[in-house]
Amino acid sequence: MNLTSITVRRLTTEMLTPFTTSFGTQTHRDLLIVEARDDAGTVGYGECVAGAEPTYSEEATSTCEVALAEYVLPRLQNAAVEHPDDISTLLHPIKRNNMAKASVEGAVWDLWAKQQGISLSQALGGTKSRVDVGLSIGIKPTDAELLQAVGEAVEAGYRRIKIKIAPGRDLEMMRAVRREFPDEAIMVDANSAYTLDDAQLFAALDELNLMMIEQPLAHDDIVDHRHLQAAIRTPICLDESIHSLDDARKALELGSGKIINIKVGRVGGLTESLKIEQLCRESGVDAWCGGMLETGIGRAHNVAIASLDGFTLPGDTAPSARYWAEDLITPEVTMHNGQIEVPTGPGLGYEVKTAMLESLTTQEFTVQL
Ligand code: OSB
Ligand code: MG
Repeated sequence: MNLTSITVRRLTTEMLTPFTTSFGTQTHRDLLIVEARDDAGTVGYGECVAGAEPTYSEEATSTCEVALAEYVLPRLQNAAVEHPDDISTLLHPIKRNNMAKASVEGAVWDLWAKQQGISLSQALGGTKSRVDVGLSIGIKPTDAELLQAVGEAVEAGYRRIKIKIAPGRDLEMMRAVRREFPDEAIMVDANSAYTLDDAQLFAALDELNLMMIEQPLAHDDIVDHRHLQAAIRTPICLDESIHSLDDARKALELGSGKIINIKVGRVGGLTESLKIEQLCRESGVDAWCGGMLETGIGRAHNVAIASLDGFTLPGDTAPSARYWAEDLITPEVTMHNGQIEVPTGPGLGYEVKTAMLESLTTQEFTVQL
């Protein structure tokens, strides 16, 4: 691929509204953007989806920055990279640090697609020209505010609405939502806030006919989830528990859940995501593309992978205007009738606003390959 250098930028962007999950409230993203360059000066972009603190998983922006500088990028120096798949092979000896790995692997995938003159969707084997979009709604202080947010999401045309829950903001709140929206495709996401002691609560949620319950139990568990899934009708969707193809295979084999949320960062990149997509497709298991409050760069990667057949359900790929006053890409990601058009231009298919990226950058380093 004639890779010549990798640049890592750190920047902070304010979100339009705070986003609250069972593990905390986020008001901004503190993130890394990775640029992969070749000898013709073509640039591929990747985004590190880690949060500012290690509260969703063990990774955080600072740990990713260190992992990239000290362990990940040195393994790519003087390495023969012919295809983006080679990146995951080269990085295989490094355990976990998946979001750090995925950020550079994503940049190399974008660059590779640009070198071939094809879209990232096409490079990955995508078939859809549009992807279905779902919205993730954070925990609101009152039911009234939540009902209003759900109403707005329905109005905007989202094809599935996900509502964050946490102890104390769960069953009664969701009953109120179902009363007002009896027929909408609604699911909940607990972000690992419960234990098996709460099995009764989840059995009660069965009556609300939810599409799925995302990650009800511990972030590192697939055994307790198996017991819970055996006790309830609503499908469990695994998010935090799945870090690889092997994790997905084992969880499905155990019956720990019936649906997989594929997040490119969490599983270490697009190459691993493709393997999980294939497993789900071949075994008839529904999968969808999760989100991590990405800027347009990360969103563009998500839209590209969500265009594959195995992504059978709407993903958390809300358009740019949901989170950002101004996005890092042009045109911004937009939604029509609850769908996003998959771009057909080379690579991500969106232009990165380099002046904006540079002006937001607070720290950067470049490694020559
Ligand atoms: O669990 O899916 C999650 C955001 C940050 C961390 C974890 C999650 C989320 C979301 C947001 O639900 C989805 C989005 O990016 O729109
Ligand atoms: Mg989740």
